[in-house]
Amino acid sequence: MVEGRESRMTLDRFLVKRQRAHSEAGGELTRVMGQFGVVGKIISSHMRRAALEALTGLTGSVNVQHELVRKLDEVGNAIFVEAFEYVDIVGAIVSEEMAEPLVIASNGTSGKYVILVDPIDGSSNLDVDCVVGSIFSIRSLKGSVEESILQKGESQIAAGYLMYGTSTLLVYSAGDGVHSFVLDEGIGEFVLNHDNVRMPDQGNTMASNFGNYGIWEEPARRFADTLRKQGKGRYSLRYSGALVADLHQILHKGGIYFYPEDEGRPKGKLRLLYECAPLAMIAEQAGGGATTGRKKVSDIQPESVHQRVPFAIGSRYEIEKYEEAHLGAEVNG
Ligand code: AFP
Repeated sequence: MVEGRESRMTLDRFLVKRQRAHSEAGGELTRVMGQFGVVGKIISSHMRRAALEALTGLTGSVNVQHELVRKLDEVGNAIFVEAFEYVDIVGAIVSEEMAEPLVIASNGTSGKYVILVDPIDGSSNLDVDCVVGSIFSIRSLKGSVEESILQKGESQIAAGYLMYGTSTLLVYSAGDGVHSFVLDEGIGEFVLNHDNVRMPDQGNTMASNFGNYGIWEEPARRFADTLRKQGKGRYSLRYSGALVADLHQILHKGGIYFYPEDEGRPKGKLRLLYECAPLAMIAEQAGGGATTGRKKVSDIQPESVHQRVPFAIGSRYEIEKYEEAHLGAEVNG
């Protein structure tokens, strides 16, 4: 170590240090997590240049979610596929932008993992240069690819997100706490900025699309009313259009994000496997929680790759209140 200079804990160094702490670890997870760092750097550089290189706007095609595909959705998806298709321990890739899982034939059965990604979360923010993110989940490849994909969230090996905002962040958990890294563009490395992040037990922010209030299921309306009334100004509304950005705020300040079922979407909007379950792991590892209102998200047995669920995530106090509202109990402040 250079005399007198604080040694930087880069992502690679942090991963190797964690690996050495587990004698049984063979280094595979270190390699896969390292690739998410590579993806973060590449997507971040595209984001910084998107408005300059006409990378904003639509492609003209529609994805499996029946959503209009933006150029950066496609670029983001291609960057994830490119980063993992040559990694021999990854057997398949699931993405919000791909109707079917991409089975990496060359890795066939030697693959140890399946990765699931939302390449660009909050893509409707792209055209106005606001914060977006990427969400990822790593699961073990056990049995068929489909069986490996449709595992409960509690069996995730690791999960996390990248956030492309004022700085680029990578936040992940491998079941041993939540760790946050910031991209130092000067050296081109992710450097540890928060270790073992803890979410406050109660917060002061609420994140939800209140524009849908009138069509929300009744328990969600009741929850929001009670929190606002009894909070007496305690809660500020912070809704960015990108779940990753809203959760990142809640991770540090506490509070709740919720996207309930509504008249038009009886199953909610958000996707279980590559949006809700990965972020649920982060919240739980940081001392918070994630629920549909009636069930812990990490306990849900998935039925299909692009399945949607009603979703609430955040601090212990607000999640308890959200579940109380769904169990028909009076929500007491
Ligand atoms: P996109 O990635 O399709 O923009 O959706 C973003 C998202 O899944 C989540 O990140 C946002 O919180 C939520 O949907 C925004 O949905 P509304 O536009 O309906 O509020």
